[in-house]
Amino acid sequence: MSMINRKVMTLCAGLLLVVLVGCNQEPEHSAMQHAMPIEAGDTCHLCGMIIRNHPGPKGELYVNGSPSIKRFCSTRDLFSWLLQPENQPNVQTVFVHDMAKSSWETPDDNAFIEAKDAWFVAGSSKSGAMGATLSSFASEGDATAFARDFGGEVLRFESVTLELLGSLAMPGEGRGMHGMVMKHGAEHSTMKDMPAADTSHTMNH
Ligand code: ZN
Ligand code: CU1
Repeated sequence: MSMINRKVMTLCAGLLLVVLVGCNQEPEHSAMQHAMPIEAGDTCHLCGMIIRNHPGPKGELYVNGSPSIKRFCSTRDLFSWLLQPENQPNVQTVFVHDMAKSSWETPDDNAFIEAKDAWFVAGSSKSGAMGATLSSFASEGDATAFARDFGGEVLRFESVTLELLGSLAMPGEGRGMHGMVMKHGAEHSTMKDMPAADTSHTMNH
């Protein structure tokens, strides 16, 4: 082997090493942070509901130091979790469904987009897994068109706050019961099973 060939090979090996080390030092950014499909048994990281049992846009995110994605039943629960002061600094990539490319009942996991670039509609008449929710869109035009049809306010990612989430109504569901799996019927039958509540009601008459 000639002297020059040997030098070239050493140089190549050196470069390869630099590239490999470079990759290793940044394992969690962009390259590995893809949206993942929501499987049949996946539960919401915040409330524990089975995500696929419910309509409306869902969310997913990665946090610093964890390779596993966290999934949420709704954009509402996604923001409720990521806006907590202890979580916010660790949040990396966030995904939501582009509802212009998805049916409301069963959002398409091929239509996940980066939430930080998305447009949101808050306060529309459309309900998600936890009641009132934020509809998410890749384009401002689609968000505006949705707000025209179903009401609500068009917002960027940065404008979504805990105050805004708190102001969203939860039709048919009591606040403070967050975290319980509730259907409208189930809530009523639970009430019927509580004699104390029935008695006090009767005594008021
Ligand atoms: Zn949830
Ligand atoms: Cu929930």
